[in-house]
Amino acid sequence: MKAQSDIAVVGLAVMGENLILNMASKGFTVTAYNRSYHKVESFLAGRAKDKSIRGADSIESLLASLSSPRKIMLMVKSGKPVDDFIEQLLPHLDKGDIVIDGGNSQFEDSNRRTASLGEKGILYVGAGVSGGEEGALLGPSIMPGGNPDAWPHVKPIFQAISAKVKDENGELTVPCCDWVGEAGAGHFVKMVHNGIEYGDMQIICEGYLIMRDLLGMSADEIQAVFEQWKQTELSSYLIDITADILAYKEDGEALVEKILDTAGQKGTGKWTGVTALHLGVPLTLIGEAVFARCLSALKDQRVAAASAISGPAKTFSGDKAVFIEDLKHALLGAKIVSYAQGFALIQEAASEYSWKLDYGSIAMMWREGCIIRSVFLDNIKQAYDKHPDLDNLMLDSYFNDMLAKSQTGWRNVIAAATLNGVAMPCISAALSYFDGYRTADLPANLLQAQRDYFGAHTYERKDKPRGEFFHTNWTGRGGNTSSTTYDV
Ligand code: NBP
Repeated sequence: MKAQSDIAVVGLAVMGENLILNMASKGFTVTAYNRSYHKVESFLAGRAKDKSIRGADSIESLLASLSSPRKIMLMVKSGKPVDDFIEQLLPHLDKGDIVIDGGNSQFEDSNRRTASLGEKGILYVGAGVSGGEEGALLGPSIMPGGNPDAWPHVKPIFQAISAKVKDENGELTVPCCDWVGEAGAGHFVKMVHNGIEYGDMQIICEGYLIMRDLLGMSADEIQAVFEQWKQTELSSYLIDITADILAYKEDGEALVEKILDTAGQKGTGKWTGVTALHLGVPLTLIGEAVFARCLSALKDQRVAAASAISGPAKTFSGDKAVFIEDLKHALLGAKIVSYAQGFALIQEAASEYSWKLDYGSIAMMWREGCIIRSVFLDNIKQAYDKHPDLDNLMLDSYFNDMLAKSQTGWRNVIAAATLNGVAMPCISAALSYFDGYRTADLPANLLQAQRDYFGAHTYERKDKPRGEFFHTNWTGRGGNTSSTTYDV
């Protein structure tokens, strides 16, 4: 153990403990600190025993244990606990010290903290960490942003402990961690990661539902489909665990069928949706995934409505194997849309907050270690490497081709779901976005006419240059005065 620690980690819950063990396993000396000191003692006596980990029982001893510049990583509950702890640290910090928040903080908080600590000469890093308990211990995906002056000091530790992707020689050397960008950019990217996670999970659940309720398949039969999909472009961690879950038996029966169908959520999907609304980015798939969880929570109402409100009888008379192939295409099409929307949101944030982001590098940070890891991310990286300013992922030739191949099956599935009354909110919202995005002439002309009719909001004309605004006295009763607000 070195005389002075390379870094301190504050917060000995599931993430903090495992990150410390990961750091120690990579040769770093770590100081462990927790608000409730007894957790430090039991950690040192247990999992941290005989490792390059020392404990601290006060903020003073924590800071005294660190080599310069001092790096203090918070792995505490996000929100007020982070601000409270920074307040406690501040009187003891020197210029150039580095405070890292590795929790699930909101990116606006990281914007604020980067600025306020920066005024005091303290370097702030807001780092999204994904991968849960196992990832933290064995290699998470880490998305750091904040004050770029901190990065050279933090980089060796973060890149050593992060998950790795194979390089061109097949060696696991490429870290799933790189500098994301200024201020809250790291936490923004982590937030979108979590939103995409909501979408990926819901898409899979919709595939399961239609196989169960329309095709009448058992958990074992559905499991076999997911097992096959592991070998396709859909291959991902979430497809893998779905296959495992469907295979899991309790008393000889699939446990999944005994689990109550009400989904919980911790809020990061909602933040992604709310942020998309603020920034005016159509993020329909993730929005629907959040609302699907909200709808699932209305269990009692749904049970009552199931007998009170009728719908079509579910009948399937086609070829199951063909339908399952169509379903694979539906999942693929929806997944492409979800990532296209997620990256569009990140691109809009980059423009709004003046962050310089490397989208291919973001795809690589999600390639391993995190919940949305999948082979698909390699193609996203290639797309942005070819065209760093790509407006929308669907325009990349690889994804465009894949959408062309997928859309017939995708439409067949949505048609069957609609005719048979099977709810597929994400996969159908994705198809609507896909069709809307590729429609040169949307009905917003009529919408603008409606706005002008009732609110004199004005409109632009197809036969006039952009930027010229017109108002019509539609009824002959209104005046010619138009509203000054025109938002596109
Ligand atoms: P929790 O989110 O459960 O937080 C527990 C830790 O926060 C304990 O060490 C607790 O200290 C400390 N804490 C609290 Br609560 N209030 C505090 C305060 N005012 N001052 C100082 N410490 C305080 O732990 P976690 O699940 O390990 O997650 C840590 C962070 O990482 C969170 O932001 C979480 O959202 C994020 N994250 C979690 C996961 C996951 O899978 N769990 C994955 C990715 C990211 P105490 O022992 O004294 O109560």
